[in-house]
Amino acid sequence: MLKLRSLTFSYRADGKHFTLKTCSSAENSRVSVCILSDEERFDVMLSLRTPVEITHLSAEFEYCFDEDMRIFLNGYQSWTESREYSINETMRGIDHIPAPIREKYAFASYGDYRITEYSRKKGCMHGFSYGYVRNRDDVYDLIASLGEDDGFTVIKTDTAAGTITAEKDCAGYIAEKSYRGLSLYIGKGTEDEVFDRYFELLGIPAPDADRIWGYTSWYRHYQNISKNVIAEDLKGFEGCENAMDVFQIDDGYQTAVGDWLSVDKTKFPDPMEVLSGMIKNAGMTPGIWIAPFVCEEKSQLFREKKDWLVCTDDGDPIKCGGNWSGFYALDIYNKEVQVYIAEVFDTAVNKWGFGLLKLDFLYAACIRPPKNKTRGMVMCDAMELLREYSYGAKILGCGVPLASAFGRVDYCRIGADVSLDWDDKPYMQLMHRERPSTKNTVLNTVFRRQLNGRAFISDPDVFLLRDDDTTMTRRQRQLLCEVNALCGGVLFTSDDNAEYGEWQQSMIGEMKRLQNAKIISAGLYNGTLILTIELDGRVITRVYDHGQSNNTSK
Ligand code: 9PG
Repeated sequence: MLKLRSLTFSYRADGKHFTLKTCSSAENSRVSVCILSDEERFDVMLSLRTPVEITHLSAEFEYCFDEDMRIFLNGYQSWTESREYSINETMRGIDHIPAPIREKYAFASYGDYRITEYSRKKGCMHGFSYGYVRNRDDVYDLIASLGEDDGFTVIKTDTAAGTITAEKDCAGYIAEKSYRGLSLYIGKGTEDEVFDRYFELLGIPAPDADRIWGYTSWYRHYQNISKNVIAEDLKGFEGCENAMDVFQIDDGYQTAVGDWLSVDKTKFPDPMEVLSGMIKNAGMTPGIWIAPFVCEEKSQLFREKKDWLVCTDDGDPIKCGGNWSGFYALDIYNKEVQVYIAEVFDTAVNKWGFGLLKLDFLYAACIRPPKNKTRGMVMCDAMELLREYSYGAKILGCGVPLASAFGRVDYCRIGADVSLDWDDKPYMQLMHRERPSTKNTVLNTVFRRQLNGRAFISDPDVFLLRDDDTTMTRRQRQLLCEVNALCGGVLFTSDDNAEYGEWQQSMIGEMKRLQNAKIISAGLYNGTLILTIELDGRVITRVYDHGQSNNTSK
């Protein structure tokens, strides 16, 4: 159990500001703070005599860091860079990006840049919902929230000061009578021990979905899809030995993001059920991409339904990112919005016949919580809504704060988009932590591997084996394949299957073999990724240096 240094609770009531700092349960005439802790739990319950606006709630614990330790702090959402850090590193936000660029693309909206501070002080790092410290003997100290549906939990380290702080993301929330402020599991043990216990305490049973192999149109055609393109892609799978479970049509079939029921007739002259029928005839489950909580500036929805949008106090819609023509969030508490989303899903599943929904850009739902909700509460409501309206189709969540997706989606993206190169262009490496980058997504796949098979089946994003239309070396593509097979459950590609040669086929064989391997240990040391795995009773160490790989067996 970690030792509590202090609990800080600040709030506003009757126009005045109050702060209560304590080490044990405490109360005054307005509020009572109850701290409950045992060897593995730390809970804070607030009881309020009158409603108060919470401005801060955090618990600071003592922790003795040493040089050999590795720190993992889970990034804000699916795409956010999440890896182990040494105790002297810092995390980079977006302050270094020139303001005009930052604002044009609304980079702050993709992640936690408006929610938390990025410190430049060494060892001051943060993450959301869960994080751990791993020592050199692979003993894990896991700090993980059991209460993200009440509000997200920011876990912060200050390694020089020797502290770990759990701060509730609830500033501005008006609590009425009671509020479960913090609810933490603090566990020590092996990787499996602490993560098994975490999901047991969360009450989330192991997902019943299976590992799936599939195809997505995105990383081959991007938005340039059409009926003919899809038909050609499908042809590539005819009589092929790599049977796929899912064939998923991505972004590009709709006239604008948000106008899901308006299919682009020039690209898709036939009804969508013709396409899903073609996919089913090829023996695969048809999947389709929808970003249900957003609409782009050029959509009819944006033009005509201004009252559906999440706005600032001044009534301006909040830009959630720079993709397409720039996009905005829909207010999930607006009944008409709920009816629209239900209608879209009803159409996609029951009329068009898609059995898998890739639901993307979900973080937008909680871009600005109303006064009576925290961000975590909104995201919880949003995810429940998706489940309720999905008509039995499988859900692949994407661009979502992960804890809100735990147990609520079948599959979930756990990393950024794969880029057709290793780490994009040098100037792109300066962008936000959610940017497309194969390098980042490979690390996310490794360091979020504990979620696969516990929270959902993890989607590490596509593996790419093709030799053309990529600047990735074969070694880098091999690393991507191996890591996806070892740590992921959604094994999708965007390659033309018909073009696979001997090397590609042997890599598919290797992926199938690695699916049965178990990772014993993983670490990133000075940019070198080292994985120790057990396969067919043998322990193998794989060293991946800057995307290169060398194998040593012992
Ligand atoms: C469709 C795509 C694909 C892809 C999704 C998502 O931060 N970014 O700049 C950023 C750009 C694109 C992006 C995600 C993040 O892609 O992950 O698989 O479906 O949308 O538009």
